[in-house]
Amino acid sequence: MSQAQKALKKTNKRGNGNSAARGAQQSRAVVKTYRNFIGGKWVASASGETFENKNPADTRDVVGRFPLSMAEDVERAIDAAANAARGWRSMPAPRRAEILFRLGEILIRRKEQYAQEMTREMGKVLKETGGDVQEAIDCTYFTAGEGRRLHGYTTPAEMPDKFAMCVRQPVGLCGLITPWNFPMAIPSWKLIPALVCGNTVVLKPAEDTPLSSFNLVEACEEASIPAGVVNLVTGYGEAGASLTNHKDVRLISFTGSTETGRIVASTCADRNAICSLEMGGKNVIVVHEDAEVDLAVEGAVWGAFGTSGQRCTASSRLVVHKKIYKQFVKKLVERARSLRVGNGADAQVEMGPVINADAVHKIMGYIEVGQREDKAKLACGGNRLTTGEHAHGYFIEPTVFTDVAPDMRIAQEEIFGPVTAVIPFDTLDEAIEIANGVRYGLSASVYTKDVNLAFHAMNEMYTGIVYINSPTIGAEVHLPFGGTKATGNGHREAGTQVLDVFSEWKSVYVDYSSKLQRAQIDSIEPQ
Ligand code: UN1
Repeated sequence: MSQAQKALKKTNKRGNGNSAARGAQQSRAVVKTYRNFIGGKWVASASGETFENKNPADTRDVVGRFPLSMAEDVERAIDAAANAARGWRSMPAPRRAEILFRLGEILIRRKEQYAQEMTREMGKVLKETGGDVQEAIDCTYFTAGEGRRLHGYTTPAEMPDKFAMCVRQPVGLCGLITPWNFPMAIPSWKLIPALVCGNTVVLKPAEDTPLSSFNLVEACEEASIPAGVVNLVTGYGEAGASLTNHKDVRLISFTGSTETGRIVASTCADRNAICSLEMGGKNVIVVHEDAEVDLAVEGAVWGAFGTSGQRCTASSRLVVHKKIYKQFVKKLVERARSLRVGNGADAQVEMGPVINADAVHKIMGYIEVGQREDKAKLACGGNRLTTGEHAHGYFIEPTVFTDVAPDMRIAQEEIFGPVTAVIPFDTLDEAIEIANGVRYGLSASVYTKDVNLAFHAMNEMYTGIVYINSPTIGAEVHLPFGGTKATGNGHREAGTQVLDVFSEWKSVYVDYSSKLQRAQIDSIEPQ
C-alpha cells in the first residue's frame, strides 16, 4: 500500500477447498491493472497510482490493481457526466429503458463469472454472490420496465379552461457511493433508476470491492449506454468526499455507515444537494411461543450468519419467548457450531470471511465487550480462526451470545459481523418494545402461527421492512427498501419509490381561457 493510500481514511463500510487455494495461487502470478471509466474511455488515475484489491479469504491473492482516484479524477468524471446530460435526458425514457434491458441480458450471460469474481474480492459464498448478481438483474429488468411508466398524473384545475398535471424530470448529475457487502446489487439499485429517470452518474464503489462495479460498468459500455452517461472512479475516501463536495453533483445516493452518512448529509445540506442515505441496522427476529422452533432456528442462522452477518439487514438480535427459549438456544448453538467456515469459492463452505482487517478488529472488539459485560453468556464461537485453511484470511467463528439484556452494547450497536444476541421475553408487547428500542429501524421479523399477533406486530414494529415467519434478510427489488430512524433519511431504494429519489416533480398548468385567471382569488360563480 502506498503512503498516499495509508493517509486516506476509508469512507465505505461496510474450509479453503483445494481448488479455491489453487485458484488463489494461480491468480497470484498475473495481477491485472484496471482503469476508471470516464467519458466512455478507460483511463488510469491522473497520478497513475493504484491500490490493491485483495481476497479476504486469502490475502496473498491480489484480485487486481485499481486506480487510486483523487479530486482531479472525480472532476474529470463529473465533467464527462455533465457533458452527456443533455443527450441522455432528451432520449425518450422507453428508449433509455431498451438499452437497460440489453444490460440485463449481459448480466444474465455473465452471472457465473461475476459471482466467482465477487466471491474472490468480497468473500461471501458463491450461492450468495450469485444472488447478488441476480438482484442486479432483477433490479435492471424491473426498473427498465418503469421506463414505459414513469407516471405523473393529471387533475382538474380550479379554473375553467385550464389543465393541470405533474410530470417527472431528472434531478441531474448523480454521485453514487456504494458499499462492499452487496458489490453489484447495491450499485445497480442506484445506477439503474438514476439512468431510467434520465440522469447521468459518477459511481464511486467501496475500495474493498471495485471489481464488481467495474464489471457492471463494463456491461453498461457493452450495452451501448452513450459515453459519459455512466462514469466509474475507484478509490478511497478522498474520491468519495470530492464527489460529495462538488457543486455540480445534484444528488448523492449513499449506502454505508451511519457515521459517514451523517457527514454526507451535512455536506449535501451545505450546498443544497439532494441526498438519499441507507445506513445501519440492528435488526430483530422475535420468536413467539407458538412459533415452529426448527423453522425459526433455520431462519435465525441464515439471517445472522448469511454474508457472515455483514448485511444491513442481518438478524443481529433474536428475541425469544421464555417458554421455548432453552430449546431454541440449544438448536441454534448446535447449528452455529456446525457451520463450515472457509473460502466462499469452495462449494462446501457455508460462511466466508469478513471483509478486511478493520472488520476483524471491530467485530472481535464487540465480542470482547459482550464477554466483559457479565449480563450475557458467550454460548458459542467468539474466536478468530487463524490456522490451517484459515491462516491467510479474515475468518471469525459464528458467535452467539445468550441471556443478553436489551440495553447491552452488543444488543444496541451494529456489529456487522457473524455475531448475534439472544434476548428472552415474556409478552409480545415486551418483545416489540425491545425490538423498537434501538437507534436503527431497518428490518424486523416475527415468527408466530397466530395471525392476530402477526398483524399486531407488523403494525407496531417501527421499521422499513417487516417479515412474518422468515428472517430479516432477503428483500426483493420491486418493494421499497430502507429504514426509519438512524437507518436512513426518509428515502427508499428499489420499488417504484426509488423513482422519487432520482426524479423531481414538475407541476404544469395550461390555461387556454385566453384571459388572466387568478387562482384562489377569482371566484367562479355556478352557471
Ligand atoms: C444491505 O445489506 O445493505 O435484503 C442490503 C437483503 C438484501 C439486501 C441487503 N436483498 O438482505
